[in-house]
Amino acid sequence: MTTDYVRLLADRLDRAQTSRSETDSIQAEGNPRFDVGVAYDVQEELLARRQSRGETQIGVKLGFTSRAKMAQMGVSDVIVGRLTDTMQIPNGGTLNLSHFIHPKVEPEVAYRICRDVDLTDATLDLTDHVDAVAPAVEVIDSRYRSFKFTYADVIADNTSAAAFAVGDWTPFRAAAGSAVRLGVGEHDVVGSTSAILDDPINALHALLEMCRTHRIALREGYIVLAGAATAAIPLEEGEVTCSVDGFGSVAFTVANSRGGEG
Ligand code: OOG
Ligand code: MG
Repeated sequence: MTTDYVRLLADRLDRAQTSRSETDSIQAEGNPRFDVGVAYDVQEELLARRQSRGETQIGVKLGFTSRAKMAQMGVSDVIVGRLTDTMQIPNGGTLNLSHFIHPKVEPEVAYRICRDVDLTDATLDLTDHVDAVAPAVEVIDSRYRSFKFTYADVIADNTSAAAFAVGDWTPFRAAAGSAVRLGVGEHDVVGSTSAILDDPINALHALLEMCRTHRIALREGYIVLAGAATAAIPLEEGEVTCSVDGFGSVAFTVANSRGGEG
């Protein structure tokens, strides 16, 4: 529901994102009206603002599907957010650091939804609506000061979603137990797709539940980011490469030119 309160919070987070300036945790201010339900309403209102600026929703993302992420951010349940076309970095493309506040990057697995999902169908198996899988990278950029937020805060902030890149799609198949390597400039981190709810396919089951509860539509063609396989690492200038064993890789260049392209 879009109340004045929801609009006020959406204004604040939208302004933080478009002006690249941090804002304080909403929950820390102690407003008793702010809960998970209101947070998803704020997220929806943020999406509506992006759409009114010409953006198109092209997917959804899960967060906190790995213990490493839950431990890093101090939360204990999954979250879902929205992805738009302007957030997508082409594979091999360039991203400009100056568009973000304090971006971090995460290695992920992406799935592709091949037909609209009827959330009211209680017998539905979401894996019957998925036709492809790919390696992916997500750039997160919390609009909260120093990435400090509560569970409801991060939901309202569209789950810190900022940008993402997806590698080549291959036919949908099991993706558990694959080694994952993310390189950012001189740094790299290794992990396994099994860190994502033991098997990233479980992210699809979790997604269906979340979408039913919060009435978030899943449409043909949507990209689903299953969540990070490792803790996030700071994004810096240079090359970002993520490979998922048996599924290929995805890469982009991070530039830092104020007012430049990217
Ligand atoms: C929230 C987003 C978490 C993931 O893959 O777990 C997320 C955050 O950590 O800022 O995208
Ligand atoms: Mg993520």
